[in-house]
Amino acid sequence: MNAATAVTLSRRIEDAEDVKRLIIEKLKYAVGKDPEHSVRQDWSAALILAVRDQLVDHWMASTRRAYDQDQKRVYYLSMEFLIGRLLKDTIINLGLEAPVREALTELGADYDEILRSEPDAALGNGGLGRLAACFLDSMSTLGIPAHGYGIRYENGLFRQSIRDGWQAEEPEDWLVTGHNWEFERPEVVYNIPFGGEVITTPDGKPIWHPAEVMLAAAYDTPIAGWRGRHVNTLRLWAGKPAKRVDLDRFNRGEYLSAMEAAVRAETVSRILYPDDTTEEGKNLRLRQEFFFTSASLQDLLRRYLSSHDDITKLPEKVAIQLNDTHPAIAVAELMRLLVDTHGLSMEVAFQLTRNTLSYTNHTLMPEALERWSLQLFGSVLPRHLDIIRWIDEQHLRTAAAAKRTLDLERVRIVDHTNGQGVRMGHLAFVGSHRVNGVSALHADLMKQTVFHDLDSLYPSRILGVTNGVTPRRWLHSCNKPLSDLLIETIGEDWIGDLEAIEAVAPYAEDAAFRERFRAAKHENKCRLVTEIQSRVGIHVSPDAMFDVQIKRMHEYKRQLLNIMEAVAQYFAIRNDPAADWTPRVKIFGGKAAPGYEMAKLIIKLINDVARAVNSDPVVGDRLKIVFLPNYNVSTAERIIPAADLSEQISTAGMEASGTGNMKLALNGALTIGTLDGANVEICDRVGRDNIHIFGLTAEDVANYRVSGYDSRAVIDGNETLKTVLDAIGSGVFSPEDPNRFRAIVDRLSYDDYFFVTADFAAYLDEQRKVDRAFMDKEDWTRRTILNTARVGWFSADRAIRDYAREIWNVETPSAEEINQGGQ
Ligand code: Z16
Repeated sequence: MNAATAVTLSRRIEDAEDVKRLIIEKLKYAVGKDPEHSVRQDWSAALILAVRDQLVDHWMASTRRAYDQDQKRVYYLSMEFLIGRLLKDTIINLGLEAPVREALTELGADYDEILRSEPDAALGNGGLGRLAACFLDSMSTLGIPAHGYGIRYENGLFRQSIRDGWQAEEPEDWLVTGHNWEFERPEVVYNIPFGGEVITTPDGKPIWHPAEVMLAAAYDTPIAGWRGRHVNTLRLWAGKPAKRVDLDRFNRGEYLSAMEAAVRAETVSRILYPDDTTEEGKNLRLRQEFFFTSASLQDLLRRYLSSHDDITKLPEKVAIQLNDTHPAIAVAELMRLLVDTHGLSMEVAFQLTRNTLSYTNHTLMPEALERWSLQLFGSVLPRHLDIIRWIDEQHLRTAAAAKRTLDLERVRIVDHTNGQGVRMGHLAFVGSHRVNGVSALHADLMKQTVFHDLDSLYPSRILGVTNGVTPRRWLHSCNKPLSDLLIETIGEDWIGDLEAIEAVAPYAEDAAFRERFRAAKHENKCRLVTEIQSRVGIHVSPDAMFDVQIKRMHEYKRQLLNIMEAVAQYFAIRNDPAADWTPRVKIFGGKAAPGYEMAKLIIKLINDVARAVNSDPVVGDRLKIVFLPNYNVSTAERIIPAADLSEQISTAGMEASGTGNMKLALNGALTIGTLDGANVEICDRVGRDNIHIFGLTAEDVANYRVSGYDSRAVIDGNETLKTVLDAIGSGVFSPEDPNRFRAIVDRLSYDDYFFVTADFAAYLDEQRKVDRAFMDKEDWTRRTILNTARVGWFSADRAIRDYAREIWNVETPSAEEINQGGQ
């Protein structure tokens, strides 16, 4: 220890007085404002900086412990981290809520308003990005030394507004107010080469002469888990030019072109691609993927070599997880670094690469499986194309030697048939020692479909690790009424060990507890009622059933089925207003990819139906339809605690897992859903009586895909369905433009790829059962309590333990071990 580290500095918070002192200090000396003249933004910045200080000692202790004990490290490479806001969760994790609240009140600032003013970091599209964020929380909670690596997008996922019922997109500029959590690391920069050509030297050594080189610059955000003892790092890369201006050009007076390279470099981290499940194959996207993967691998190799000298032991100390194929270029880039920079043979480098990498697949949809044209790939990454061809040759030899008869063309990484391209899923599979699906069903389907041949070549490489969600954000922090009740009833063990929540199950039989469980839900619903009123001007009753579908807009998720059921119900109510209707509020939230016309049209349909239904005096409170704009992590935190019914109605076999399904069940909503993704496992755990399952199974769907499915016949055989489609198609909800929804009706009539018509009748039947079930308040509450009690297994902590044991081969330290390193 040198003199500097021996100096003790303490900014620890013990009470509200400490918080006040620290906030004022930050206001003055970091923000540069006098408390008298501080606005909300300033208070927010000061509070974040004060809280961030609380993490630093634990953060450094965590790093020191990893070095001292030479622990194996996990690197989670993800193009997306959908972290949302950090302030509230960090304060709660550190146990500082009471003193912070008190201090701010005394300072005359509004705590809740400050929390709401923090920008929602939307560096992701949906489930995949949010999973990465939950996993960071869990890796810190479990004390696993880990880094998240991603891109510091200047513009995250677009902001959605609804204009005249249509989605409009506006840029998201979360960084303009400054990201006070992060530490810029100006000293951590890496060269990122692109383009050019590979020249072979006389002695046969390939040398890559890139056409351009840019820089990746590191920005670190500390990530604390529950109780804040272990703190990991989220390191995001920003693109920087190797030189700001081209001086030669500048001196020749070519001012704009002198900046060209600089602009190109900064463009790489400018924007998040907003497509959740279709891949565009664009040059910039490939550059983004290589940019952050290369920077991350260079960084982790440097870290490894700073305390180890034998690079062949890399897999003993490093585990790299590829979150989807987006960082799959890691297979070739790690090879390149090991061979070209560190002098290993291709054979040894490949062994090390495979033993270090593992890959998570998140979808089976063919349009989402990345594939690059050879032309584009070769022009951006010529050296990598050579390496991939080499890997493919080895792989082909294995395949040819296998006893099974295989279509060799189909297992190749480089597709030589008509399409011609690099199959990134194949590359990730061949270059990894483990490949996982995100639910049991999804892992099964991987073996049966897209990875069937690869699975037979490399048996037992595929496994399922069912997704999970962090109970800190998705129950304890977002649902205070329920969290308080749970803590009072069964203690707080569940926050750090969600399976302990099972202890609340017996209380399902306790009428007094049920009353309090309902009261918590009611409180959350009242809060959402206020928000709905103020944001979209619709009055809804908190006594109605809150029926919620919140997720990206996609045909396979079938928001269309949901709104069609609403139309059917609307007509039924109009026909017989006096019948005993169960009042419902249908709440939708979700963004459509800007280029996805059908998804955008479905948003318009929802809003057009909502307009008709909500303004119909005959309907009243029996049915209301709400589309909440700009669905994101923060709105999810307010909708989920208020939900009674969770819509998980994807075409069976198409939703890899789902994670909203877990969050909603945990917060005491019942699920209406298909046997898809993790719904299957949720059903197993909550029990068949406590969930509403309907519709085709994945097997049924697969059979129909082979035998053919005639939606026309189904429509003709179902009066209600026919009425609904006729109404939508003839302009009942769009009198100003009667043909507006023709495309939707045509699609369902002639090419119902997502089996909306096939599941329509079963869905309506099940919804009516839900109606009846909701009317029996006591039994409904009993079942919701059992949902909360029985979904503890879907904790991200459990998922991370599974990864640690079955994929990464890292230890999860005990609580005592985590504490020893801290202070
Ligand atoms: C995404 O969010 C998912 C898959 C994908 O290919 C791309 C994106 Cl951006 C989702 C799955 O659709 C969902 O089922 C799953 O729960 C989630 O990834 C996390 O695994």
